[in-house]
Amino acid sequence: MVFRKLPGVSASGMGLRLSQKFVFLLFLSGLVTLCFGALFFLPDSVRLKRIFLPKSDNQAVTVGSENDAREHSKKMSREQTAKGDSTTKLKILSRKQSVTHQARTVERSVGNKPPEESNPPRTKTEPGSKARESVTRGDRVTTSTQNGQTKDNFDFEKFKRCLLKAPLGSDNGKPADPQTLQRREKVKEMMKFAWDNYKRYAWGKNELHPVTLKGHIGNMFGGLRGATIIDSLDTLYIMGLMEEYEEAKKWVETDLDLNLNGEASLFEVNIRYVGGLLSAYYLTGAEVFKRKVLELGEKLLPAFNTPTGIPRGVINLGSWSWGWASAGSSILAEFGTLHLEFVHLSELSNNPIYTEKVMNIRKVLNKIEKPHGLYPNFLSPVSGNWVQHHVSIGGLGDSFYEYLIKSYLMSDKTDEEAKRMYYSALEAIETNLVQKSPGGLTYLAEWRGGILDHKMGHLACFSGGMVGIGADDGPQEKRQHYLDLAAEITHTCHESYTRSATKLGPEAFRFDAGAEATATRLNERYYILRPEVIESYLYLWRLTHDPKYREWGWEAVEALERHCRTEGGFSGIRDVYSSVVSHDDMQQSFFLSETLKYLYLLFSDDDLLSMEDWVFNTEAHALPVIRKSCLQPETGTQDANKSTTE
Ligand code: DMJ
Repeated sequence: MVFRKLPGVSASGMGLRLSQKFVFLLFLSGLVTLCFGALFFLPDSVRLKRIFLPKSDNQAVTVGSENDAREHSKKMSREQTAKGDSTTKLKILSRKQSVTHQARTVERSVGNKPPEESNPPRTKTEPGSKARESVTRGDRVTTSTQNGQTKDNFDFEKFKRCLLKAPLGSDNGKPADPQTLQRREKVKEMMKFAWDNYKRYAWGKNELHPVTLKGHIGNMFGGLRGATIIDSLDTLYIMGLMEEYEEAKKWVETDLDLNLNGEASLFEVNIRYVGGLLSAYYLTGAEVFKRKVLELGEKLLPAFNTPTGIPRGVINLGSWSWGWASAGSSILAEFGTLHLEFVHLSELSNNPIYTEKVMNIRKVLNKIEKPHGLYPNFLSPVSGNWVQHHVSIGGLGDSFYEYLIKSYLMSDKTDEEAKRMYYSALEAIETNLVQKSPGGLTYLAEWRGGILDHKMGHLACFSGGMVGIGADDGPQEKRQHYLDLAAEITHTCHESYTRSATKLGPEAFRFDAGAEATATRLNERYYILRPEVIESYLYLWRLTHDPKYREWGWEAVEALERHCRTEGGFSGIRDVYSSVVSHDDMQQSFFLSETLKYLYLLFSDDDLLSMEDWVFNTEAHALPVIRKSCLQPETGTQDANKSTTE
């Protein structure tokens, strides 16, 4: 009976012949091979390779463990986990794994460096104006980008003629007042110290561990290296640290590898690498920066392949076909902080695609309904809907607003849409978020579905400067009001510094339960060399020339020297309220690109990177105002010919 034979589970028990067994096994093994092979063709193949390949073969991967990205993704993770977003949960797991693995990989590679990475360069260049002159002669060349298309014919000489002032001013911004000059020299010395230590202990890595004296790679840049080098280029150049600038440029020429396959934060790569290279190109005319930035720009385009065109936060630098299905929410401050750089990528490449991508982001944002006129921080790149209603002018939202007003200014005040979006957002912010504390301090609260969180992040302190630079183009009757608001916010942020033992400000400060501009939670007491408060001092100084801003900047210099300077560079500190400092052992690259640059400019004359000609991207990289009418050959009449660098 058939039933009597059934209990057997072996093939022989089922009564198969040898040839049948062979065919069956062949079929089975074919199936297994097929499934295994197919895994490598799935869109998310990098993650799978992480599982199957030995660890040493992996690139530095994933975003979200550092600085703002850490802040951003941690919050997003927490919030989306609460919402039960399974995609995000998977991402959190993979981040954790890769961070640990990353640390191990870094340690290994430090001990095992290829010679060009481990040895700082020994270039010798004449310091000062001569060297600077030699690098400002940008040739008109046709750049061949990675996919072989030749694109640009950007006329650098014409661009320089369209500037109203020489980029470095009439005398490199040298202030007449001896005390200010001395202070400026001090900041320059700090930059040199930070750079020399990076060069000595971390050359080619992304950042420096100034206490343990080694390099840090991190997981934000998809395997890209040299973040500190790229972030420092324009700062070194404007400070006249020409030998150091030449070392940095040489590294870009010979060692900046863009052929990578790792997952990177689109936002971080854009503000640091794209912004840094663009700025270096516009200041110096050196073709290598343009070539590199156009090559990198192309690699960022696949991020926009989503149903809405809102880019994902994470991009694989080596893949052109990454599926959008794996995307979680996109963050306002990330997809909203591309405009300045992408418009310049179009300028340089003569390819409108970059501008089209960022204009589409605007289109989506304009179409969608905004609660009380506010822009929530999370948006689905698939549906184009807000994911939740958390609004913040600090982390997660910040630079989106900054880029609206700066897009207007950078367009030579022609981008009316950006202007309209900025001023209506500002109005909503004033109505819903601007608060006055019992002690009379003006601050920007956060908004959670209509409920205010009376907390202001250090990151939100950039808004003093932002409201300031936008004051003059607002409605006539509001101009003075905006300038006052900018000054009040900056005053509050200064208070957050003066109320600490170290005279440095905490990561977040509160205005509840009796607190006034002080951190109330242990995990908000750190300072990681951030620039935002000093950034606002600079803008308010340039707008008002009130000497208090230079004094406040100097207080910050003294505090940085006293508490953050270590033998091997500058380090963040764990608790601004304790005068016995504990260093976090990290010299952030934005300390060199932003904090020290803003301080240097604060103690310089206003014609060094004049605000008439330049806007700073959110990493303080200088991008020029685009004067279309002047740049176009047929209408080029604005031949000021004022550049001293010619
Ligand atoms: C920088 O990387 C940028 O300014 C970014 O927009 C937010 N903050 C960090 C420095 O604090």
